[in-house]
Amino acid sequence: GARQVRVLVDMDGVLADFEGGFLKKYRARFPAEPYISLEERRGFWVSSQYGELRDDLYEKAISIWESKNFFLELDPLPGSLAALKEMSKMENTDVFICTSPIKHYRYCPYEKYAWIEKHLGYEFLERTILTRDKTLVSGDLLIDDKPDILGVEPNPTWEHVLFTACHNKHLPPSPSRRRLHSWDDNWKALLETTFDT
Ligand code: UMP
Repeated sequence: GARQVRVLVDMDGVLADFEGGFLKKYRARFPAEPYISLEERRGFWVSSQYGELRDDLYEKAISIWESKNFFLELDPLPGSLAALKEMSKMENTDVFICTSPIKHYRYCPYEKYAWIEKHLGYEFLERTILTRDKTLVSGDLLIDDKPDILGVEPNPTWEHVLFTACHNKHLPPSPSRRRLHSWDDNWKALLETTFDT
């Protein structure tokens, strides 16, 4: 395409390993409780699946990501940092990180900024959007692992590209939705073909 491609990139499950970080800390804190392996994960909401396993595990799951250092200590997903740095240097691309903080705000918003500064650099904070409603943010592409991204705007400007995660990889393929299977997948082709459809 001729003009700038504006790419919005989600953080949890796309740049940072939320699922792996959760399971590690949940098992360390509740070693006697049942857990759901990443292979068995279904559905975006970790808390809901734990709640289905046993009622009280809903709150136990939530207590993990409400804890200090949870978001800060998440590992980057393979290839994510290199891809984002490369994408941000591309002439025809404007990259923004677009992430929804949890409402328990003691640690999460601060730690998201700190994670981005640590792994991507201070300059990336200029390109960081924290919002609970991504439909209000305008862009050409939104790379996000959440299957349903809804908000007050019924017609968001972006095309949602589903980033594959343990919880969404079993969803039936949809002809109308593109996927990025990992950061080893061809994200450059995704950007190049964004105004063609
Ligand atoms: N989150 C929950 N409950 C869950 C799983 C995730 O509250 O069961 C939080 C973690 C992130 C947010 O802060 O939801 C998801 O943000 P996005 O990936 O949609 O930006």
